[in-house]
Amino acid sequence: MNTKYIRLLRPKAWITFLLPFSVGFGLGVTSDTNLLHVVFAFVSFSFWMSFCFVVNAIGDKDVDKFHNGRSKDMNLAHQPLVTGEVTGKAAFSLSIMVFSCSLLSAWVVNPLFFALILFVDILGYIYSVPPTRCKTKPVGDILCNALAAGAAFVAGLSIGGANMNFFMILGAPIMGAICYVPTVVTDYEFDKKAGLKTSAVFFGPKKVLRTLYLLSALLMGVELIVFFTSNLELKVLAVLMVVYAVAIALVSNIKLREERLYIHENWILVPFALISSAFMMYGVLKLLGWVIL
Ligand code: GPP
Ligand code: MG
Repeated sequence: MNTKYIRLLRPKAWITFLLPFSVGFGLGVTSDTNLLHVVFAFVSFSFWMSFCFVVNAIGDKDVDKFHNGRSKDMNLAHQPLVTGEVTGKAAFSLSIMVFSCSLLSAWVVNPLFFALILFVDILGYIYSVPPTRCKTKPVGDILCNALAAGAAFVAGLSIGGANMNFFMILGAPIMGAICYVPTVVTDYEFDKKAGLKTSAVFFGPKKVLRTLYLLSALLMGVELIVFFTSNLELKVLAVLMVVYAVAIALVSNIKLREERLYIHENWILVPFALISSAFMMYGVLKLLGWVIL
């Protein structure tokens, strides 16, 4: 694939949503799960992410040119709609194509998976482009990402259908918000310069990061219920989630200096990629019947 399309689709950034999706897959899969469903689910996930990032590039064409390359998977000033390597018309056609493919491949998996992919496609759209463009609405930006993370988790679970636990599902969007909030603060200067009213620009970085303590406490409450009412798999995940959330809350609040939070992108992308790979491998082992719980 030509590098301009890689810069348009930003596959490295997909890791952010691959995490909830693959954790869901790892927990939900059983030795009875149809391998074809697994393949089509991951294909659908890739088309969904492609759709989100193409419409995001279209919506952000006029602001991405201000980016200085910091704290992201790429320097957005080099995205192909800014450089003119891809036309708006070509990007629009591609968005229709990947949107349709995300739904067609989701249809093969199961009805719930299909409904969730449709939901996250809609979230990706309303997040990035007018009239809603939630990425520029205080709270709207966090809500969209939290809901998308939660829905991606349930979609992953639904592939195999095991471990559909209400409280674990409730915890997923809270965890999504906890992971997203520091990234909206690292974008603060860039978004302010671009005139975008994100949660960090509207409330200020300090206040937004303080909410991480509240969200972590909320998550702790939910995961305590999971811990005392669920099986070993969910118990372990509940503990890991709380530890990770508290670490994120502490580190980002400590690292904030005069409204600036600088976290190198690898501090997010590398752990996310490692955890996603671990859960995908765990899922494959369960599928093969090599792990029986
Ligand atoms: C980029 O948003 C993020 C996405 C396109 C994924 C959102 C998908 C959802 C389903 C909510 P951004 O424009 O805020 O960040 P960047 O500056 O990295 O493009
Ligand atoms: Mg963008």
